[in-house]
Amino acid sequence: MILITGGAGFIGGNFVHHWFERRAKLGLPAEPVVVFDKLTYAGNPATIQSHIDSGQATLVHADITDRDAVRQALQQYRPRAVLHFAAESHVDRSIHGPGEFIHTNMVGTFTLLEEVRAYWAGAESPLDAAAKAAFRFLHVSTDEVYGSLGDDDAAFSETTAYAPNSPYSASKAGSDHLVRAYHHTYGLPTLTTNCSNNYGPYHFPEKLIPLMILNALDGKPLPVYGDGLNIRDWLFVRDHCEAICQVLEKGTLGEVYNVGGINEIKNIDVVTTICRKLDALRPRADGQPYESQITYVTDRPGHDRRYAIDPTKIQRDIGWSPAETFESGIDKTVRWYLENTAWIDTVRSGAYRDWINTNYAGRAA
Ligand code: NAD
Ligand code: TDX
Repeated sequence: MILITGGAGFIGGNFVHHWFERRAKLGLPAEPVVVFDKLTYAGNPATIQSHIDSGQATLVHADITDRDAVRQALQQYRPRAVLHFAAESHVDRSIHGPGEFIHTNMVGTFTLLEEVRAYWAGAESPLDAAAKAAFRFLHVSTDEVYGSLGDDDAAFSETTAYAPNSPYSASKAGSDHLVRAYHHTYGLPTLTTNCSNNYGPYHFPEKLIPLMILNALDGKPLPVYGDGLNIRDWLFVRDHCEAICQVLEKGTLGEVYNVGGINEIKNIDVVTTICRKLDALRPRADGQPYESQITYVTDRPGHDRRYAIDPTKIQRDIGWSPAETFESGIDKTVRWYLENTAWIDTVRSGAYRDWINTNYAGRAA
């Protein structure tokens, strides 16, 4: 049994799918997962409903800042590992309302670490010596903690100094430091991954790629911030999930691993690639190219110019490399959004709010 915080979100949800598919491929038993998720606007049970229905995944609807709920889940399910994805994740939202980011990403990670520490080594730990030795706490973080690069700067490595620029990245940096301290001070068996921009299925349409796909199809403007020349390193979400599985299996305790797609692309090139893909797969009724919907808008305050990851360590020490190129990954992603209108409807209609009310009536989120 493993416990996944934020497992109803974009990466956590893809991770649940990847976990079972990977284990089946490797001939391993379908080790069950517990998803511990507050189901904020970004958490959608529809993403993992098939695994809930099959009984492989159990959803605990709770908040990582709720100490009693965390303790109860650990005691009840006794996971051999906790994978921590839960976070407020959208940079623009952190600019307009940083409070939630500090609360969930920092206080939430602290709360989780405290309860995991008690579960792992406290006086009432249910784990025997072998289970203690095998236990892992894997913290999922971001390359944004390293700040912004100029055109000629070297890519981020694990020893790059932290220089977070947004409330989001500062709150993630704080959580990374807490994880580091719990390993250094208490010996908690931690692993940390810092990953670049993910994209793929089940991505909430506030983020660049799904927003552009859905706005294009709806005939709405495609809002490009500033000059559109900011650079991100793009990683297909399933490649990230595989990296996490391998770090969980082979990572050295207390270490940090940077995870990147080796795909540095300017935002405007990401948007035009999506437009051309849609031109080919779902041409506009009036025959005009989707690029005609591109609109340059006011830049994001404090907008980081460039992110790039040096993945040497994870390639050398773990043996992981991304399987998808941006071309293959964006093709899969655009097709997924064209085909999965039912999931998109759940996001747009608020149907998953109804799902919570039906399935979790009376329980606090
Ligand atoms: P997301 O916003 O799609 O999902 C976050 C999930 O966490 C949701 O299911 C939400 O309901 C849950 N959650 C939020 N607050 C919670 C709380 N207080 N208690 C319990 N659950 C809570 O985010 P994502 O894109 O899937 O990101 C997952 C993790 O990966 C985050 O830690 C993020 O910082 C990190 N990350 C994301 C990217 C990316 O490109 N998306 C890149 C690198 C790292
Ligand atoms: O409408 C838009 N127009 C636009 O030009 C949006 C939503 C974004 N952008 C730009 C801003 C960024 O340079 O596109 C780039 C990507 O933006 P986001 O999708 O918001 O991602 P980013 O800010 O780079 O952060 C993402 O990657 C790192 C995730 O949201 C984080 O959780 C992760 O840590």
